[in-house]
Amino acid sequence: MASIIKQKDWAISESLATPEDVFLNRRQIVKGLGMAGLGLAAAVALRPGGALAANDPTADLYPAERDEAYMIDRELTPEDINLMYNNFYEFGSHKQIWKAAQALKTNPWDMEIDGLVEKPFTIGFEDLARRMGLEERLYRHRCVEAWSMTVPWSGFALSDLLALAKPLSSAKFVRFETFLDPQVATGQKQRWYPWPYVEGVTMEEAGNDLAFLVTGAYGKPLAKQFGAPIRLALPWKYGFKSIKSIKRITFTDTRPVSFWEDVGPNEYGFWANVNPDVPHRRWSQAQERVLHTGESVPTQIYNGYGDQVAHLYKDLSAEKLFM
Ligand SMILES: Nc1nc2c(c(=O)[nH]1)N[C@H]1C(S)=C(S)[C@@H](COP(=O)(O)O)O[C@H]1N2
Ligand SMILES: [Mo]
Repeated sequence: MASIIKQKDWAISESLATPEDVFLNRRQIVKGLGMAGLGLAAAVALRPGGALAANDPTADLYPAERDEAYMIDRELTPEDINLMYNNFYEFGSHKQIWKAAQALKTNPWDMEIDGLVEKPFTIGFEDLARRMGLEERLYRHRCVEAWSMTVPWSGFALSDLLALAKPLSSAKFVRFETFLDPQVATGQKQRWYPWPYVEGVTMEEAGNDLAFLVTGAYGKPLAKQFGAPIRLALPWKYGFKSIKSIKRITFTDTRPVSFWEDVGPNEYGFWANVNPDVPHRRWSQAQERVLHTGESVPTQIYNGYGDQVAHLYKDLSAEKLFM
């Protein structure tokens, strides 16, 4: 996606990186640690999972019970592969941001709930997670760059957050905003991007059962590179809609402009529903590369979730629903 800004070869090859590249990169990291003669404690802290579980104030909430209503017919992406292949432009416009992301301080983490609600409020993440109660769901994730993964996320339904926030009937959209701290997230020093990262959905989409606020993955609190302490998962939409490290949730009557929509309005839109028959302006969306096998498989309409979400769009055929 960086290639909208500068169409460089490295950006393209990055998006086509194979699992072998990922493994090679890990071996180099491990070897590098050994040669530097670091002690065990330092090595643990520098592992992609970090030392997170032990220090996390919500660690006791995991593993959350799996909700059997959300299963998938694919193998899960192995955790160690997933931890080292991420999109999180705040920490760099490439996939190997896991180490840089460890700089993010996620405790304490206050969130603003504001806009068209009965009464705006601030809530600490830990308080929110304890109040909501967590469950595990197995979800597919299809990046607009034509790779895909399958993840055991933990979290709670976005509809539960709506119940807590008490939006007014005048609210038509939910707008999500990521933190802004260029000192910690050096990608945010790149002024040509419209920081902070913003995403949005309609109220109807937000109320759909599949819309999920994610607080954990692989039976643990969310690793920083996954968007700790809380991110979205909208599995029927391209991955960029699943905004990470959310600080603010605003109810509004104005359609939010997504980060990528702002960067490249001819290539990325507000709706971004997965559709194999609508190509991206620069590549086909017919197939996807499964992250951990490298295998190419056909992409499905709404990423396989059409039964649950197609009805949301039946009166919206004039909209660009698939970009
Ligand atoms: N704040 C923020 N959220 C983000 C992104 C980002 O760069 N910044 N990248 C998006 C994209 S393009 C994808 S594919 C997913 C990647 O999630 P993962 O790293 O957990 O696989 O996060 C999405 N959420
Ligand atoms: Mo993505």
